[in-house]
Amino acid sequence: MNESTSRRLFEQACELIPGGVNSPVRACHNVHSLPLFIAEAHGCRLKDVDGQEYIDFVLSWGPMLLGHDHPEVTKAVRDAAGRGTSYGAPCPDEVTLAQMVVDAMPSLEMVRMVNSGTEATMSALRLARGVTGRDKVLKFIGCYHGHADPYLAAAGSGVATFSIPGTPGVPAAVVADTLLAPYNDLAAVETIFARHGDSIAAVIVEPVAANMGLVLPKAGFLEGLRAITAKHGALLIFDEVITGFRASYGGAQERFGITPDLTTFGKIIGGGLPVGAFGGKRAIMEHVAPRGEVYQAGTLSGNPLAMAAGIATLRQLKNMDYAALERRVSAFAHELRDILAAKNVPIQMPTIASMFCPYFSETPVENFDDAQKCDQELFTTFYKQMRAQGIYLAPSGYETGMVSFVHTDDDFARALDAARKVTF
Ligand code: KE4
Repeated sequence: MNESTSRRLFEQACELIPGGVNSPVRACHNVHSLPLFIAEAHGCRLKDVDGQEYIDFVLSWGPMLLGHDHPEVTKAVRDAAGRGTSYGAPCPDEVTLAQMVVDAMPSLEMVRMVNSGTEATMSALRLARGVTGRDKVLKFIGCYHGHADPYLAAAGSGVATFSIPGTPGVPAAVVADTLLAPYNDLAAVETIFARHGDSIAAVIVEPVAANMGLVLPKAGFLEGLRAITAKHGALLIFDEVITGFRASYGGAQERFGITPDLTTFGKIIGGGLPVGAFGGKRAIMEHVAPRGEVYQAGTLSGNPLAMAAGIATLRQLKNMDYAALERRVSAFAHELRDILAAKNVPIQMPTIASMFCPYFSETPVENFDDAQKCDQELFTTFYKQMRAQGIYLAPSGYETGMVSFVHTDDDFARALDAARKVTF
């Protein structure tokens, strides 16, 4: 693979941008590889600046469930751009997208648009603290909720990838109110609530943990969180930045039949443009300024281009057959697992909806401790040899594989053929 233009650009970028990237996990440190600079993307294909094509199983870390450059989305953005790019005033599409999100998500009566998943989770926590008058938040080790200070304790995704113990710049006083429990460990949650119950504003959870690889909730885990938080007057926040509109059109909350108090969104609802959102019941959301006292704001929140992209995306997704996609992804993931197992490497391959994750481990992964025990060297070998054959996987064992509605059986076959050729 010729990577010369990416290499030149990366050298330039490293002089101008910390680590040469605008988000750490893109640096491919964890897999000791050069980040590829992408020139364009269409369908499930990426083309890098050296003209090489890849089948994309990252999909911009989740947003591109319809694939890249979907004609309806691209047209909507082009048309919106011709009407101006930002008004700093309400526009009709903000109402349209808000209605679509509220209609899709069983727990929502109101929603506020922001510009990223981080803003969504940061704002949801402030709201929970404002509504309850409590300060503490319980999160799960290995879950990632963006880079707002309160969440940078034992976080997943890039924080785990770089094994950053905490993060310099986050005052101890801030994370002192962040309580930690292992994912899937209800007993630990019970113990924490027994001690801190009346000072916990919220529990925030990825209903499917996709930032320590892909860890599925054990039976009863989410139901238990719902019961414990209700019992103690804490709010349950579902961070659906990844699972929203991916686990099903109604997110994980519809799939698992759990009603959180607040939900955060990102990625898919912007169709690839910068959009995040947080929403919940009216009685909670009406505490948000200017209706209520909990302040939250954003110059570009509800941006007309981003709203147009989100509307066009959800309009397509609403009619898609999620169950059919899940069956295809499940078949692909299990065949990939069997191919790797035949090479006598320890392999687990959890999959749900349109996500899958190769863990090089003898035993299933149920929490971050398990994820950390996986063989990262085998993952790196797998990543490098798949990329050399035109298969673009997430460059970290703490991320998860994403499939779109436009991946074809031929794309799956090519990825499986590439896996057959990998040598460990
Ligand atoms: P953003 O601020 O990156 O839009 O969203 C933060 C966030 C919040 N909650 C969940 C469950 C998330 O997965 C994320 C962001 N996901 C990572 C990838 N796993 C973003 C990739 C990156 O950091 O570059």
